[in-house]
Amino acid sequence: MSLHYARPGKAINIRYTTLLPVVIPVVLLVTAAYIQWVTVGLPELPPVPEAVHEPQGFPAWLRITHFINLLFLVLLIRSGLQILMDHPRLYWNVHCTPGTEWLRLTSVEISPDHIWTAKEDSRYLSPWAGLPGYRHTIGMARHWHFLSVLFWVANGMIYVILLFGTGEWRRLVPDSWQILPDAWAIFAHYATFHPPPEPDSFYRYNALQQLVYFAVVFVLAPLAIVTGPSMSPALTNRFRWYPRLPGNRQIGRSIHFFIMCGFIFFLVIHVAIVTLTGLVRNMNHIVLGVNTSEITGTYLGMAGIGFVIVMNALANWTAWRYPRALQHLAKGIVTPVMAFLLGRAAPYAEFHQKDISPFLWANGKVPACNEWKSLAIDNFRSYRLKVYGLVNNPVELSLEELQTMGKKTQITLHHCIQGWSGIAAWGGLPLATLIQLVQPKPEARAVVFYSFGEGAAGGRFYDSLPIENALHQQTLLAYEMNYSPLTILHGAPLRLRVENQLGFKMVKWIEAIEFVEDIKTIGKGEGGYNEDNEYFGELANI
Ligand SMILES: Nc1nc2c(c(=O)[nH]1)N[C@H]1C(S)=C(S)[C@@H](COP(=O)(O)O)O[C@H]1N2
Ligand SMILES: [Mo]
Repeated sequence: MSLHYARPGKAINIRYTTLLPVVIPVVLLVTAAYIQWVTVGLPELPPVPEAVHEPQGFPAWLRITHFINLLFLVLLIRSGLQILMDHPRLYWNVHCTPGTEWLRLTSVEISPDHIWTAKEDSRYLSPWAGLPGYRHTIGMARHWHFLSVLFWVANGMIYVILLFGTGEWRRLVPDSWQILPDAWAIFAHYATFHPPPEPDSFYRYNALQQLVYFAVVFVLAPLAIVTGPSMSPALTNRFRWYPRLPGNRQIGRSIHFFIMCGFIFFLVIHVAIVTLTGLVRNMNHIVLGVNTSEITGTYLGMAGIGFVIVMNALANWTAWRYPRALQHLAKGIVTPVMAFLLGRAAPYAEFHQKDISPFLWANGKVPACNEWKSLAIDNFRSYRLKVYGLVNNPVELSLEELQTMGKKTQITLHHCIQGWSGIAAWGGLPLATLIQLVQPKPEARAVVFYSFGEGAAGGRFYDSLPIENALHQQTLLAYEMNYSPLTILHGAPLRLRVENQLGFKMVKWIEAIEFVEDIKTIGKGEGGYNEDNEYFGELANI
C-alpha cells in the first residue's frame, strides 16, 4: 500500500462541459450587440425617465441595509472561499469520485486505488482572500460563514419588508415586458462602449440596471439561501423526497459556488459603473440620500469601505488569536438556530443499492498503536469493545457477540464537513440495542466514542453524541461496509454511523464507549477531537 499517492497536475482545471454553457451565452450576447451595431446600427435607446417619479432618493433604512449587506456579503465570500479550499473540487455527481470533478483548484490528481485522504487534499489559501486563511481552517471559516449568514439574511429580510412596506419596490420591480427590449438597447450600448445617457438614479434606474438589481435581490440571494442548507446532512435526513434527487448535495454546492461568482461579478461591475457615471453624486445618493455634488458622501463612503476592511481584518484576527472564543460565540448564536431549524427528531432517509458510490473518500489516521495492530493481524478475533461509565451494566463484547446482538443495514449519504459526499451501505448493530443492554443511569447525558487511532495533531481521536441522537434509528456501530467486513481504511473493526450528522462525528477504529454526564469533562471539553483541536462546532448537522 503506497501512502499519499498523488500526481501533480495543473493548478486549476475546469471542464469545458461546465464552463462553456456559462460562458457561451455571455459571448453570444456581446457578439449579437456588435453584429447589430455594424449591420443595422445600435437600437434606439428608451427615453431617459423623467426626474419626477416617486420615490425620490434613498431613505436611511435603505442606505443602512445596503451597507450592512456589503459587510456580510464580503465576510460570506471570504469564509466561503476558505470552506471551498478545504475540498478544492466541485462536482455535479454526489459520489465525488476523483477525476469526475468539473472544477479542481489543486494541482493534485488522484488515483482512486491509492490513499490520499480528504484532509491531505485541503489547500492553502492566502489570508488576504480567505477568512481566516491558511490550510484546513474550515472550523473557523464555518463559524464566520454561519454567523455572517444569520445577519445577512436578517438584514435582507428587513430590507425586503421595508421595500414593500414603502414605495421603494417600484424602483426594483419591472412593471412591463417593455423592460426587456429597453434593457437590451442599453446593454448593446454598454457592450459596444457607447455609454448611454444616465437617468438620475436618485429618481429612477435605467432598464438594464433595474433588471440586474431585481435579479440580484430576487433570484441570486434566494438561490444562495436555498442552496446553502442543501449541503446539510440533517436536511437530507429530514426530507424523504431528498434521496430521490441523488446528487443534490454536490449540485447544491456547485450552484452555491456559481452564486458566489455571480455576486463577485455583480460587485465588480456595480462598483465600476457607480464610479464611472459620476462617483461624487452617486456616493451622495448611496451614503447621504441627497442629490447634491459636494464631496462629503464620497469621503463617508470611503470610510464605510474602510470599516468593511477593518471588520474583515478583525474577523481574521479573532479566528487566529481567539479561536476558542469564536467557537463559543458561534455556539451561543448559531447552534440554537441550527438546532431549531434542523435538529428536531428527524425521519430517516435511505438510498438504493444502485446509488452506492464506486469510491468513498477517506479521512483520519489509521491506528499506529501496537494493541490495534496485533488485533488486526489476528483479524480482530480477540477484539473486545469496552462499554463503561454511567451505566448499570458495563460490558466487554467481542465482534462476534456484537454481530449476534443484531444487525441493521442502511444505504446512506455521507457528508464530510469538507464538502465531499458519497453513498455506501453500512451494516452494524443499532446503538439503541447496546444502550438497552448496558442501561445508562439517569444522569448519563452523552455517549463518548474513543478510537484506537490518533487525531491529526496527535492524541487519541474521540467524539461524542447526546443520548437522544445515539438512540436515533440510523445510529449504528458498523462492522460492514458495502456488504463486506469493514476495511482498515474505513474503520475496522468497528466504526460509528450517525446519518444526520457530518462525517467527523463518526469515529472509526472504535476502542471503547463511555457514558458520561457532561462532555465538558472529556478532552478539552468541546465534545470531540475536532471540536477540541480544530474548533469545529459540536452540532454537526449542517
Ligand atoms: N478515528 C478517526 N475517525 C474518524 C476520523 C479520524 O480522523 N479519526 N475522521 C472522520 C471524518 S472527518 C470523516 S469525513 C469520516 C470519513 O469516513 P471514511 O474514511 O470511512 O470515509 O471519518 C471520521 N472518523
Ligand atoms: Mo470529515
